[in-house]
Amino acid sequence: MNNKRSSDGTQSRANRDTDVIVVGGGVAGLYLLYRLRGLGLESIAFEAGTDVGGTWFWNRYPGCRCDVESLEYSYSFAADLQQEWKWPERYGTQPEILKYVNHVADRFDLRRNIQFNTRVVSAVYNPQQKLWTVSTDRGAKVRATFCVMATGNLSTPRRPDFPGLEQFKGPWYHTGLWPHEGVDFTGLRVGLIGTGSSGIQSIPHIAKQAKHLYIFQRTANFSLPARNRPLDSAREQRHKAEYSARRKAAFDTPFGIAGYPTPTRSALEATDEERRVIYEQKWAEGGSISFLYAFNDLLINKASNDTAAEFVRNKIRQTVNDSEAAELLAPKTHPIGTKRLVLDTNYYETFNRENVTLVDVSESPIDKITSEGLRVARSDYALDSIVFATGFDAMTGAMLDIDIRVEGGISLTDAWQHGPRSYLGLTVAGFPNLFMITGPGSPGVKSQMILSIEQHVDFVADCLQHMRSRRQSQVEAESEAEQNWITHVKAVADATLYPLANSWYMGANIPGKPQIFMPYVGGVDKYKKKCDEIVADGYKGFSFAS
Ligand code: N01
Repeated sequence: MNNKRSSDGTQSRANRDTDVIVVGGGVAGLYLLYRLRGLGLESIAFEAGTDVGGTWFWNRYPGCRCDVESLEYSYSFAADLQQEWKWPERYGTQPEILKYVNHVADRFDLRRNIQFNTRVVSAVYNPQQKLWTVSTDRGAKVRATFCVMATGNLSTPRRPDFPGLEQFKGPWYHTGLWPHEGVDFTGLRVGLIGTGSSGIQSIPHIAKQAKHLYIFQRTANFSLPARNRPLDSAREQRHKAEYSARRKAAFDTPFGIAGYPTPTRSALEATDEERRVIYEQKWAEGGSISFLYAFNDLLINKASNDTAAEFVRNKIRQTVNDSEAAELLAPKTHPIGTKRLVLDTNYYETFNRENVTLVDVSESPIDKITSEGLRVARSDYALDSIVFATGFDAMTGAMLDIDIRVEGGISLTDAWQHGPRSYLGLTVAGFPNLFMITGPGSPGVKSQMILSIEQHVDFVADCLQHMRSRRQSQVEAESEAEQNWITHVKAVADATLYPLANSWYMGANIPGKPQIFMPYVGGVDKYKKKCDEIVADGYKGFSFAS
């Protein structure tokens, strides 16, 4: 570790190893390293995986693909990069996105700041020394002035504690921890649990290979056709010619994606026929933003939402031949869009295959896993392998897995005992010099994630620069500002239909997790404006010390 003085000039550096410790080598960690280097700050990142990529490193299940278009889902910070990189398809596959992330790491020589194969186990702040000490599972202890959690929102895979898994004779997998060498299901009887994005994307692929695929569905989910296709080169050229204007315009939109005309009327103002025509257009176009932009109130007015939900339910009924299966697949327990809207390729069509069986576990949960398979409501399903597409301990899991605390003060586990607390999803009161990239309370997961990541990283980098220019060495969110932000995040969510769904946004997928709506759903546009105002107001809500 490097003990030489760095250039921030804020405090004696003799007792620390680096300026900033970054936890995570995914899309956020990489851009953070890039920005810190540009500021002349020393940094080290710890990454549990053997290479860069974060979510795109771990989620290698068949069919894994981004649900945001590739021309959008990419970094904007380097004009050459965004002009030169060629995306082959409308939506990037996991291997293509991972290739891109690797390219970025190489192009900007970022790997030299990353220690791979290293999991951070604790981060402890000493208020007297104003230093974070981060300990790793490899026994290292590193001290730094700042610690930034770039740990991702969907990075703690969760497998339900079904009894009996240890007896199961075959192999089992979690979509979020997929083997790098891939899995061949040819000739096998496969059981897949979970019908969120990961399940819905992987099911058509596994069904093509498996002898028989049993899908255990607890909650039917809305899925729209992705309409993926090779990227049209004329469209690509047009987009690239307008790239910087488009990136800028994206900050004036709620989801951080420009190019969709803002809807001006309620679904209830349209006639049945007008609505049908619009929904048909959106269905044919593919993509979730376009669909949710059909009318201006689909996420705030249940009656309006019902019109869109019923349109999709009818599409499912028209696609799936078995009317009983179609009815089970038609979601009725939550408004459309209040769980992450899935984009698929041939998902509903897959249920017309002879080798696919849908098993409803909404009324009778999975009892147990046996040596030969799985038991539901006294029926045994003989399986050769099991796939858990059961999601993540979202938004808080990765941070709470690390013992984060202040010496003589509180731990993050205590601070978040009743649900996560944050100021802007960036900082937590009581934890000086600790930042999160797209933490709970940020619009990150409800936006084009890379845009939010860049905006959050820029906020943090600019804040460190601000401190350096004032020779300040400590920053912390004020409790009152944090409380006001939490109240605002809740009020904004409560004015929408989002809290009506038992989603991972609410922590509802983890037994015992406090049920608090975690993302900020006021929109990237409002959030960015708020951040800009806070900075213009001298970092209102943050207190600084020398
Ligand atoms: O996880 P999920 P995911 N018994 O939590 C079921 C992003 N992502 O990995 O709804 C039976 O959505 C659970 O049922 P229920 C995206 O943001 C993006 O699919 O809780 N079933 C649900 O069906 C996404 O939203 C992309 O009743 C059980 C499923 O498991 C997020 O990651 C691709 C169960 C979990 O669904 C998470 O998606 C993939 C039990 N005990 C992921 N426990 C793209 O960009 C859980 N389930 C396209």
